[in-house]
Amino acid sequence: MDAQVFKKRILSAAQPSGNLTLGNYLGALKNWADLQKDFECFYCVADLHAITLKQEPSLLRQRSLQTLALYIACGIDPQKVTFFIQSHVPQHTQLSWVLGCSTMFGELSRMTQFKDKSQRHADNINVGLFTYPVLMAADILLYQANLVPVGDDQRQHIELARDIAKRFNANYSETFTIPEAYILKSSARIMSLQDPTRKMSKSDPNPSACIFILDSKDEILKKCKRAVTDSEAVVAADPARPGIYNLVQIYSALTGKSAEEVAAEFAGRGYGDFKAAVGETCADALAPVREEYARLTADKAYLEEIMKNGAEKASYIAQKTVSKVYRKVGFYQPR
Ligand code: ATP
Ligand code: LTN
Repeated sequence: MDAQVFKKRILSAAQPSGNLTLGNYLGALKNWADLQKDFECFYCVADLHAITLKQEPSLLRQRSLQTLALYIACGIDPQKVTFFIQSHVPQHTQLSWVLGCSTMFGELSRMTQFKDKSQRHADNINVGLFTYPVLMAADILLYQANLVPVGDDQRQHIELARDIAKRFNANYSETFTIPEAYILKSSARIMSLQDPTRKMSKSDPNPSACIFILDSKDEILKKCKRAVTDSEAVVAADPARPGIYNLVQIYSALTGKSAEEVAAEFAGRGYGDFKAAVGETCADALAPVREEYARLTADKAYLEEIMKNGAEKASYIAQKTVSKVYRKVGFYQPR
């Protein structure tokens, strides 16, 4: 019997809203690659989500392809997983409408990402930004995913997806698998290098705040050197000192050493040494990804083939869920 049948299913996504960062790599992509052995994985480029903030159309188009190429360059094997672009699978928006009718205004009002993004983009507090988590619930529930590997910033959205699924199941009978967030502690939240109280985010307007996966070694070393720390000059895993704590977390996630081991390794040495080591380690970890990315983007036809095949497979599975949901809520279906 095929062992595949018993694998648990995983779904995750990243938005093509900017150049992917070290936060995306450690919080998401690196884990996605590790999970492909043991799970049936669906990895999506969430372009529908991306337009909740203003996007330049030609850049969005370019970044969707780039994001897909980066997934593969990070070691995720297109033979083993299903990659697709969210807007290529119309079932996402079809399910989203129905789920929106099982979601309360108050629930969405409590989402911290909405509060945060509407504060930062006060000139564009659109309805899509508000209903963003409903579309995300549809992404997950369409595939009956068991696990959703994300960074800690997405925990609240997964909780909401669970609540929506449970409510729908209670109202219309068992329909959706209840998903669980899968969050790796060590790399859960990589912070900005310029303001270590905020997460490193690809849509941050200050490029010094982020290490981008495709940054050159020089850029990475420079950004680490300039990272905001404090004046204590002792390398320690102390959350009360967010700048240095963040660098310890990064070094620890990349080397597999515990935070205490990192502190011991740099005991008695200044921040200069430590920042240089963090920079070197980041650059070494990202160099193979950059090389593979260059190779892949030279072959656009190959990437397009992957996205077409992926969309077809995703759509086939997603349609089963949509048909079931449409029948259960009472939409007329002629024979
Ligand atoms: P944006 O800045 O446009 O909101 P983002 O950088 O937060 O985007 P997403 O595309 O929304 O990135 O997220 C992709 C994945 O990367 C998610 O699983 C998210 O939890 C994870 N992630 C994003 N930023 C970080 C971070 N700083 N630390 C750890 N994980 C992160
Ligand atoms: N909202 C997520 C991206 C995202 C996602 C998803 C993650 C869109 N749909 C489904 C997991 C599952 C983010 O901002 N990181």
